Amino acid sequence: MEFKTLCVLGLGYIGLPTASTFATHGLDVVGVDVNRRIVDVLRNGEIHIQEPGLRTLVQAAFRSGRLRVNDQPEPADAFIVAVPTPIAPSTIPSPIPSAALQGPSALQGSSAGEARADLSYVRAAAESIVPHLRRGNLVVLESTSPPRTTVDVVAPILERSGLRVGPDVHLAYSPERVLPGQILRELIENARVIGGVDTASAEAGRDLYAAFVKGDIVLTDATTAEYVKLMENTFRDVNIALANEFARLAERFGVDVWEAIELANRHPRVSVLRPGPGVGGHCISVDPWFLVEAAPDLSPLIRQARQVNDGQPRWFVDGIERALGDLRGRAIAALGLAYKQDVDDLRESPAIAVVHELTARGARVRTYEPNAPAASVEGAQAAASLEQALTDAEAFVLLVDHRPFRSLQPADAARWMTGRHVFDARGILPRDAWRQAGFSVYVLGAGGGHA
Ligand code: SAJ
Repeated sequence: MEFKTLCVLGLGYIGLPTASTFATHGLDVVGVDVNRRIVDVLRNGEIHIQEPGLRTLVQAAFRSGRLRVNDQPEPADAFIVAVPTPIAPSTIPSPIPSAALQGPSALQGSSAGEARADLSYVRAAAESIVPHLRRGNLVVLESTSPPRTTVDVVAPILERSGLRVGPDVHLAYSPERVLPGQILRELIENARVIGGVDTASAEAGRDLYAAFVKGDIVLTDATTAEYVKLMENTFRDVNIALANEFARLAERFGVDVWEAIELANRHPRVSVLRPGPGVGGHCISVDPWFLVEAAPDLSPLIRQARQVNDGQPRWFVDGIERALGDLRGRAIAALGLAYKQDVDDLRESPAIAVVHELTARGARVRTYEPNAPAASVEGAQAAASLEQALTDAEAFVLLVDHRPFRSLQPADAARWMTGRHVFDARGILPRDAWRQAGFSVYVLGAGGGHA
């Protein structure tokens, strides 16, 4: 099949790069977002999210004359739905104030295992397509969704048009797999799984994405494609939970987990991931719940892994408290708020959960996020620079392995700070250099005692 026009619903981290890439590869694309502010920002030549290379790509797409943005869908040959599927907030009892956490978040530190996927955006997007559907159209769902969403939820909505899914309209599920920070490259190079409700739908999906995908395009059925996506992120979550549990055990045994992992990973069939302050982002910390929700009786390991990762901020702060004593009134700088290195995304960030945990125990916390300097956390003060964050601090906690933090010099920190305590949740600081500069250094998973 040949596709000339495309309508992409949802202009977030996935939809915007996807719409722009199709436009720069010759399709006439309308990008749709129900958020009028996002449409206005894009029409003014700006972008509302940070991702390396995205601004240039979006500008090139607009310049080509093939990308437009609107707040409602239009008729097209194909429709891609790339809207969020968050966790339903009402089902998540959380001890953490949610004010500073964006989106339906706050699973951090929660012992809840009953989170549910909120499919309202997917439903609304599918409903908004219905009046525009024509015979021969293709609809692709990209949003991460619980198994069977495409066939049980999306297909019946599309059939309200009077057209039949299968004979009249093609419907497929294709998971996005791009890594924030490398979205533009991975969008093109990664292998893409396309699951159709029937063979013709999968083949239509292949014909669409072949416009730019250089990786293999592999066809399957829609439910398998949904399940594959959930397996991928769950695999990662469970393995990070294992690394985090290894960190806890290592401290108990007086072992440096970072050295131990390096040695274990010399085994040809072992590849332990990195421990840290927890798992964030809108994918890995959320998606495993979709499986737990769908089959709680069959997923105790997945649930347990989620709980280990969600408990990690509290465990890390326990270590800080053991080293510093009572945290009330203590001046602590928190370096990094994003959910991982070199991004500006704060969603589900374990760094924010650590800050909440520190302020809840009475610490006076000053935060600094170089990729989103205006970001603030309720109960803490936001600093505009590294120097401002560290000035007069007694201790700092390194929460995200952002590039600028790697080059932080102990001599500078010593000049700005009043105290000499470092807590490294990412295992990246050169401990010897910091110790030589007179700092006590606590590294997550290594404790304070190892040089
Ligand atoms: N993390 C660790 N230790 C590690 C690796 C990661 O603590 O060894 C933490 C990070 O700091 C972060 C979280 O896990 O808080 C997730 O980061 P990530 O880089 O592993 O993944 P995401 O969430 O940015 O992107 C993932 C990717 N999925 C997989 O790698 C299986 C990406 O390919 C998906 O497209 C994306 O989720 C998504 O949208 O689903």
